Amino acid sequence: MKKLPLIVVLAIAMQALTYWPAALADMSHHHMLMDERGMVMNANSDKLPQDCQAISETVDLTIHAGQKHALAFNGKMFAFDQQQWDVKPCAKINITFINDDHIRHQLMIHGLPGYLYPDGMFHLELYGAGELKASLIVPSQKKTYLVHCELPQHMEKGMKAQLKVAGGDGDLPSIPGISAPIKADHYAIDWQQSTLFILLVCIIAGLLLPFIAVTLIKSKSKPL
Ligand SMILES: [Cu+2]
Repeated sequence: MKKLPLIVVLAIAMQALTYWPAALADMSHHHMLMDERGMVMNANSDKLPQDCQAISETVDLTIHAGQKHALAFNGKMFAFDQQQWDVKPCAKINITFINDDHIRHQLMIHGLPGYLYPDGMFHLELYGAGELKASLIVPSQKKTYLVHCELPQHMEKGMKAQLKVAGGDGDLPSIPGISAPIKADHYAIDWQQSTLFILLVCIIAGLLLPFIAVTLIKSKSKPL
């Protein structure tokens, strides 16, 4: 029985020895940084895109994400505090991403060159309220990049924006306050006889109710 604590200690030590190096390797993975608050994938603060001779400008962007930013848009539930940014070709962008909600949000930029950004993607994610900082360098091409949160329904509910380089190559669809959706939600009225009847009853009731109310009040206020 005296050997039991020793066995437990040995088992814990072996677990630690096998787990820690793997965990450390994960955290220092070339393209990814991860901790309990969130993660940064494919940040790039120093490698120039092939078509850039030098960094043209350094832009500091603070981007908020949260439900309160969707209040400006009818029918939306999530949004960034801004829906569009414009930078020069070969700009370095230092992003401060702030999540104002207590749920997960992401800031993903798509369509970047794959030789610098695996899968063409720059990705910040916060598991709850908090802040993350990371940089990227954009190529020289005049282009509009999709910026969004990829959590289910977050983009459809408004968390969609665009990053334009040199004015961009057009607007993406469904950017709140900027562009119309390709396929707008359509809430058609199903006009049937019963619908018309209910509408008619409501109109008549709406017209009669004030008269009934006035008559009742008058009859009650008559002196005895
Ligand atoms: Cu989100």
